[in-house]
Amino acid sequence: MRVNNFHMIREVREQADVFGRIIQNRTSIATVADKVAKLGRRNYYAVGCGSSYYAAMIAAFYDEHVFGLDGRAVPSSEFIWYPPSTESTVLMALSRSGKTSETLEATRTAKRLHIPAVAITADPSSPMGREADYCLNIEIGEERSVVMTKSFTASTLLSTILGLELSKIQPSSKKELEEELMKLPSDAERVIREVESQARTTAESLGKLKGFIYLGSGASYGACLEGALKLRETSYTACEVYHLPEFRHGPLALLQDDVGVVAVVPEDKTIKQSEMLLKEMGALGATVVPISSIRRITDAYKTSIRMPDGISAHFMPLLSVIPMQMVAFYYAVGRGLNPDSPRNLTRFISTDFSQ
Ligand code: F1P
Repeated sequence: MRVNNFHMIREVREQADVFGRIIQNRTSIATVADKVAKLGRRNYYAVGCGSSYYAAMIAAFYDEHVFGLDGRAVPSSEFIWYPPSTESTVLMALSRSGKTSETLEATRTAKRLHIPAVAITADPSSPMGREADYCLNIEIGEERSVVMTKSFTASTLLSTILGLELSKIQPSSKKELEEELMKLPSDAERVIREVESQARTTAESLGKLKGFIYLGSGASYGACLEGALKLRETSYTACEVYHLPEFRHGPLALLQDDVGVVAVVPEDKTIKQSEMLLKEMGALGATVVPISSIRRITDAYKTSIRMPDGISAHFMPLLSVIPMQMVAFYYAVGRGLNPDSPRNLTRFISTDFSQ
């Protein structure tokens, strides 16, 4: 089958348009934020399963570390089994389908505990969309690939905008972040245009490797979890994910010359340590693939993905998911697999989670 006939790659390329639609629809996000803010609650719990949980993790990172909110993310099942104190919580439930059993049950749990719930989904008419107090549409249109691509970045972006709307940081910092977010559709367009051939070459050169390690910190950690999940889902390849320096504390023993290391290195305070660690890993024989806008870092390795200059520094981790989706796609296609419908996977998991 020709590359362009796969839904996955076409949907990956649609992400700039989806970002544009979400941003155009910002007033509905602001309206929900306004209503939620009036409830006067302080803790924001973001939940989801699989990719939707990783989207929740990235959004919660921005809530806590950039927007000054009390935000955290847990898998939907953990929210059901270990719910938070009810006094001051709002639930943000992320699910492309709005039908995943645990996320639906988390929304029901919130209702029982009088915790207001915001559903973030591609299907507002789904059981979760109807169960929640508020519902926001991620505006992806249809996503035909089983694995989540544009729905992942869309859920992350929408939840992040919601966090910024709720944020009480200095108006000048808020304005700056708003401007960065508004620029994301054009940033994503540049990323899509500039990284695809690099991602393809990377996937081809990684073809002989047996296992992969993905490394990132902060929001990039959530991005790496998603990047690694894409590779596992589409290529059935073993991948592990670590916070950058954590890799030294034991997993370093895994390194040998048939292991690939994909690392997301944004332009922030983690650069020096990331650079040192990648050098150590290269010296131990691993094939290191940095994803970064910093030329010094990408130029130091035979295989790398250079992100465009001038893209949002705060939201580079979200944009870094795009080349990781592309690497997973080309890696799978290169192995003769069909990334649109991986074995054992369904669009959502429906089990009885009510007890
Ligand atoms: C969540 C999810 C996906 C995964 C698979 C099964 O779906 O775990 O992340 O790739 O398709 O479902 P959803 O709750 O976002 O619909």
